[in-house]
Amino acid sequence: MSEWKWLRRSCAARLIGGVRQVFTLGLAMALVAGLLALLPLTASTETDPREIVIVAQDMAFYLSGGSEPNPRIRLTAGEEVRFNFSNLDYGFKHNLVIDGLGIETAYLEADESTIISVRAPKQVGHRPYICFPHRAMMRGMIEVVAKD
Ligand SMILES: [Cu+2]
Repeated sequence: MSEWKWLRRSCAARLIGGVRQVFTLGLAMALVAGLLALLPLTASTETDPREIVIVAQDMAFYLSGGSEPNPRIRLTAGEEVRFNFSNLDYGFKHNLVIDGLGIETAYLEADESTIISVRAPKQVGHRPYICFPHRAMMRGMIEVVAKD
């Protein structure tokens, strides 16, 4: 290859490389700008209902990260909450029933989950929660406490 051809080819390669770099940088900047634009949305989650993550495992209910089976779950009267219920028990179907709150989920297979948004009753007191087919073992208490 002549020196001239080589020079031209090398320049072209450099030019393409440069364009590619600018393009990548632009893409990265657009991505960052997009994420920054989303920030106010994630910041507004303060006003979203409190999420209570409940998992069914080893034939009991657990709060996410908790070790106490069938724990007492405290709600504030009138509070809006979002139950995120999932089944991690392989080979068993579970559901979540909270009579006093009008909640009855479908039977979940292992690795399935469901989200139920509900407003806690204004009246303080206790409402049992169960898994219907395993209610002898899987039962706990929702405690609605007064707002202070
Ligand atoms: Cu069950």
